Amino acid sequence: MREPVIAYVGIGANLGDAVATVRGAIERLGSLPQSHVMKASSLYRTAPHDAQGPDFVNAVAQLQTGLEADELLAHLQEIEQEAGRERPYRNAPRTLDLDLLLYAADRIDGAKLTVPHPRMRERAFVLVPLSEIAPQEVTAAQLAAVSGQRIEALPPA
Ligand code: PH2
Ligand code: MG
Ligand code: MG
Repeated sequence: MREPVIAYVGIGANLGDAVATVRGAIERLGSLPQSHVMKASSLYRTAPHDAQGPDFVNAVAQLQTGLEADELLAHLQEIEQEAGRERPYRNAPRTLDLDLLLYAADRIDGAKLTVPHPRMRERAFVLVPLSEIAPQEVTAAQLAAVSGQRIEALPPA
């Protein structure tokens, strides 16, 4: 086991009760082995970006984890499956999507996993919640570049 590291997970849903699914996913992340949710962003309602279907609910969680990145990825996929995730086509509406955004300062270029997430800097639905809990990870210029994308914080539970 490596020393625990800080990882960031992007959470998205736009099928079913997306608010409940995203809240439940944050709880589930905290129950992963060797892992704790240190911070969770607000939930945000966001316009589909390069995707079809209803608005999304998005959030970002900061984990401290002793899991290796590939082990964490496998757990994220298991949680997606538990939520009934189906993949009929690329960027199809989904009950739950969990993306590993950052894992320590590691750069990973594998067949199954690329970290930092290659498209995260183009996406307000990632950068806005990430900057809420980890402002040091996002620059003002990056936020300005996605300011045309519709995103609205939801009131706390
Ligand atoms: N996820 C995508 C593609 N487009 N748009 C929003 N608003 N939120 C998402 O989580 C999202 C998306 C691919 O995973
Ligand atoms: Mg995704
Ligand atoms: Mg995904």
